[in-house]
Amino acid sequence: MKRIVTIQDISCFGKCSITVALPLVSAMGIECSILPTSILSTHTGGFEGFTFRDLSDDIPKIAQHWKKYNIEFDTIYTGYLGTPLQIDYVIDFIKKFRRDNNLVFVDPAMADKGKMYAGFDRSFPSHMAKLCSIADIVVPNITEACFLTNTQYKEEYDEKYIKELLKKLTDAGAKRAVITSVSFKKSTQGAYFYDKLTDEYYYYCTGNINAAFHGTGDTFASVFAGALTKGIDYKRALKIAVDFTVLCINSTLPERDIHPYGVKFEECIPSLLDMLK
Ligand code: PXL
Repeated sequence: MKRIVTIQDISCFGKCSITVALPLVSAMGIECSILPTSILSTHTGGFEGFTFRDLSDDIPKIAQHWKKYNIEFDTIYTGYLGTPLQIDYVIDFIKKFRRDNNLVFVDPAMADKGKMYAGFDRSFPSHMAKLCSIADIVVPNITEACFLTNTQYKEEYDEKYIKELLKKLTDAGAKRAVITSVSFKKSTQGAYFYDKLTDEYYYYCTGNINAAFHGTGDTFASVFAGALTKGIDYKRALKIAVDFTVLCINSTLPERDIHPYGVKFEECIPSLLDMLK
């Protein structure tokens, strides 16, 4: 059985980070260890006055304990990290647990729609960029890719703009990069992939959905990381992750007013298992 460790926060209410990654990775038949970096009462978007307990000091202690038992991971999957110190600890964790053949998968969850998430200042992306530079694959959205590479954020863009962002992300050190929520025309949206090792680009898109829910980046990242961990090739893994995320959004649309805090991915898990066959 393959094993992923996911390193990100627990948002107790609102579906994102560990409450999305753990059930999806487990459903895909992969063991999922968790390293919670902080505990929040809710995610930081759309809720006022959320609590934040910083668990930074536990990160090196947990790593040291696991190391004593020679615990290994096929994939190290990082998501939302709340402070620069957490990023430094996660970089140390990767140095300890990296092997020749495991995958370091970094989702630099920190911004969307041209803005940083609540609680982050403009210096935060430079810290996240350090983590991205040692990744085998990074999966930012367009806003995050711009902040990571000091590029002007654009609402309207062409293929050249996206390819340049992908190039900058990999020039900075990541071996592969995917930019999510890329839409060149109103009717379609998808993810753009670049592999520096083969100099190959690949865009997979499907019908556009005019709705935004929290945690869809985490749904995409969890399924993409899971599919890659199962040995599925990059193109097919990307298609499965995009298709599943779109299915989750479509399934939640009829209840968008009572469900803006997350998608109903739970009800879509049987379809995910079909996609993996
Ligand atoms: O979905 C990314 C995410 C993860 N964790 C927390 C967040 C967000 C996005 O807003 O606030 C705490």
